[in-house]
Amino acid sequence: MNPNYEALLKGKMSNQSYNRLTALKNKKVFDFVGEFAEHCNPESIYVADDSAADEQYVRDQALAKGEEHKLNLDGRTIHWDSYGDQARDKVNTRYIVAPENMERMKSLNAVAYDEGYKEIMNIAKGNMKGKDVIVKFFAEGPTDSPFTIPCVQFTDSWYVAHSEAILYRPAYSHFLNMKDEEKDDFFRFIHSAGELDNRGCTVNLDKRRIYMDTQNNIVYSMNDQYAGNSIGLKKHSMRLAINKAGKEGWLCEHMFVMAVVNPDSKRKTYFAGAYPSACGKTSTAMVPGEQVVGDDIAYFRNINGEFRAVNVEQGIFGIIKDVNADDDPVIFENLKKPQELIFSNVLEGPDKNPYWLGMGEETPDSGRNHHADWKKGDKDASGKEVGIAHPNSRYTMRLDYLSNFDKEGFDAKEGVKVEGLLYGGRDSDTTVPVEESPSYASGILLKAATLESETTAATLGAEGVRNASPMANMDFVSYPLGEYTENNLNFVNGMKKAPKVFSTNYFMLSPKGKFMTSKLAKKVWLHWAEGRVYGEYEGLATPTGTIPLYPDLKKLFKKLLNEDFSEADYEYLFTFRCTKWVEKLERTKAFFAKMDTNIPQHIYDAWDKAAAGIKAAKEKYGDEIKPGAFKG
Ligand code: SPV
Ligand code: MN
Repeated sequence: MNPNYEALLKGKMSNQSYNRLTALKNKKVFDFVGEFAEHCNPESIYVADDSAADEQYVRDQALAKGEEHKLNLDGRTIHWDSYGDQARDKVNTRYIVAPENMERMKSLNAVAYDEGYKEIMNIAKGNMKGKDVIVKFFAEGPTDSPFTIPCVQFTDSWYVAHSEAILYRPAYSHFLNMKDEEKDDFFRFIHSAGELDNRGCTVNLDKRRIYMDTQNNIVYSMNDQYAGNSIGLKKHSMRLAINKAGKEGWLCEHMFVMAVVNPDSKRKTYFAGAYPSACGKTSTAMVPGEQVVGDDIAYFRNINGEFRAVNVEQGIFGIIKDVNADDDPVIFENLKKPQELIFSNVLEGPDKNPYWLGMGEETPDSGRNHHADWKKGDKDASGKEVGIAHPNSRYTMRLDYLSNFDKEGFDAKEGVKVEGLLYGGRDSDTTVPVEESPSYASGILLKAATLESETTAATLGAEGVRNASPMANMDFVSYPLGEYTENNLNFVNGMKKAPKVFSTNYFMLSPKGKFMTSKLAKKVWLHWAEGRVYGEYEGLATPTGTIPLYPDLKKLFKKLLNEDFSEADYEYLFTFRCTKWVEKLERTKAFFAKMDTNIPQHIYDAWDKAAAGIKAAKEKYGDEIKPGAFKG
């Protein structure tokens, strides 16, 4: 322990906090806290343990400091981020990298280490003046497990600490029990919301910076509160973990983990799924009748030759827009209960109830929201009308509130065995609703790497633009895309069995521009995939994989949803569209080449081979191939 920090820390801490810190006998933790106590100069520092009393203290402080406000049911609070801090700041989120790594990191928003470090430390200097800081310990994944990544968060935001207490497993005890040889290996997060206004919102957004150092596993986040910018354990940790996984040969993916439950045998089969935003990720993880382990971030490891997964988190930081009694009944019902929930960037009505977009209820014409005191028709400084809530407004909730929570899978120290991976994009005219890859490698290259999300009328800008989103993970991939793809491919080497890989697409439009199945059709695609894991359905081989037979889907629609599924719809939805597919492969190649000049040649070769196969099929059957053609 650096003795220079002793007097400083004793001056800013109670005896209890100081004793908790030193009880860890961890030089790296002590020096981290000491360094930022000195540099950021907070008024006081509280070191929290895992006790219920400390959890309550954090909740109370978030209210006392004005970062959260009580709503009308016990436990529910509301928090607002600054009007300009409503989503992740991609421009100011950067990697600070050693000079020798600058070239390979150049497409990933990298800045030279010395320059970036100097800038962030300048911003951090004295940034916590007059504020009370909390130091809190958490784990990514279960504690005492092969997956565990211990983390320490130093923050002056009690909303951030509170959110983390809901979202992550506590780990003060884990730090206390670390063996000497483990004491160096954990992630560190330093965060400051900086100066706050009278609504408890960050003022100095021009000095918002999120700088990540994957060499030393530390992230600096300054002058922000939106959870995707501020919470160390969420997307910052994810970027560090992706990098660490790349070096160590495991995977950290932007994926849900869920169990499909067979209605007859009750067998539980685990799937993990990656979907770019607005492509149905949460609604797939929450399909009624199935069970959820996690909705956002998964770690995968090879454990005794098996592909196993844990949910990194224990809560959900979910988009609240369109959560209503019909579309999301389980979550909706929970948001209405008197229990610990943080609503962010929604409207607090005069009745102290929270209101949001698409909630399916009448909403008031005035209240307080992410803009300020609000009434219908109010405009912001740029003249844009302010809605009742921000489209990216959120709820923060523990997973164990949910009736479909798979506690057994969630608690498994060795994770759950994953039998299937799902990659779900959004396109109106190319890919079929569900298709199984002929192999794991083909799944990674043709299903995961080619994922795209198409813009809709609901997003700004032109409609129908396809954004590449390999593995739905591009915002967080923290080393070159080619190496990351290789790591995905190699991960299954030496395993007894690789999971099956499926693509899904819920967004194919009819010639009249309409969706052709109900929102719950995804349940049918999931159960078809589940059956395939056990070899229960026959399929038809297309140039990119295996699609279902009509009679199987007809039965599944009837049995699971009591819906009729016509053969004409089947034929349209499962038509193989050759030119569209070749164009998709060309876009994927161009995107990979843009992101990384060192993509291994065998990856391009695999795409070229697939394109050649598609062109051969086109020669034989024509450009749009109905499923029946694949029968022979
Ligand atoms: C996402 O955008 O993928 C989220 C929310 O899960 S955020 O915390 O902003 O990353
Ligand atoms: Mn996410």
